[in-house]
Amino acid sequence: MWEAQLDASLARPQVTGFYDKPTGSIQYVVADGATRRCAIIDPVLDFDEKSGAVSTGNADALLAFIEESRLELEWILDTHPHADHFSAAHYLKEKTGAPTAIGDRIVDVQALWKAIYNWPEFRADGSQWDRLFADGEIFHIGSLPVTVLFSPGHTLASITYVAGDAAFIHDTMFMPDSGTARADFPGGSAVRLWSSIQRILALPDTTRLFVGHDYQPGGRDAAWETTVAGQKRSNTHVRSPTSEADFVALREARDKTLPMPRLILHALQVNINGGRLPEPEANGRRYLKFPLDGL
Ligand SMILES: N[C@@H](CCC(=O)N[C@@H](CS)C(=O)NCC(=O)O)C(=O)O
Ligand SMILES: [Fe+2]
Repeated sequence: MWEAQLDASLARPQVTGFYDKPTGSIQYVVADGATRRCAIIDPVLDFDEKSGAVSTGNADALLAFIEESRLELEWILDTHPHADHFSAAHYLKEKTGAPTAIGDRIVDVQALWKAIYNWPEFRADGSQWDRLFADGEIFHIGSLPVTVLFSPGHTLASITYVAGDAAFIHDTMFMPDSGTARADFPGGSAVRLWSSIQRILALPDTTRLFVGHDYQPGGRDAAWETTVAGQKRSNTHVRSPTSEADFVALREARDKTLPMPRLILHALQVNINGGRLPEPEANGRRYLKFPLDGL
């Protein structure tokens, strides 16, 4: 059903990617040319775990770009609760008043991590966002319809935003030379990731795909835009004749070799709370808390 919606709306939104080298993350501004309204997708709040310093260089650069381009921010979106960086969604909402949103299965991720953090007072009800999107739901950036495609596997709550001929596929597939995202975080599943990838590959071949990370294999320049056809032809983990069984075996074998992300215990604590840092204690400082031997 949603494929039909997509065909009727093959607008070509303006997409600008902003690369954060320390985390290999790509943040996006996607704009509707007709109304000059835009959305931010997956903004990063900078964090230096060695000093504990939080800063806003990435988020401020997004806002500066929006202002210089005379765009109006309509949405602050996340594709999933990130495990490698803090989301700047809450900071950007405080600065701009624009609403935040994420996929509605975030409640499942919240329940899981609420237990890991032993955080009884945490409200695992998604109320930390202004809007929770269900699979197939349509919303607008200006006059541009955006369809939400539930795409779990990397996390329980991952969604893809399909806006005209552009799809923001986050941590499903990466660039063709980089294969796919890992599926071994709590709630992850290589089988579900395979199904999500098949849904994305069922989009029209010319669909522009924008990935969530790039780790610059072989030291090449960072890259983040490909197409459905490009992925089918050359993605090292999904090009035919790979089967679901082959993919799952490859993904699970590779995941066994990957250490947990540097910031996973820091990041989930903030990101299941919509990008809010912990409340300051009596001395005015904020503290993170995480389990030892808990993952
Ligand atoms: N070295 C990075 C790894 C981050 C990571 O695990 N990234 C996820 C996406 S959130 C992934 O899918 N990585 C695939 C890979 O490293 O092959 C870190 O410590 O932050
Ligand atoms: Fe991720």
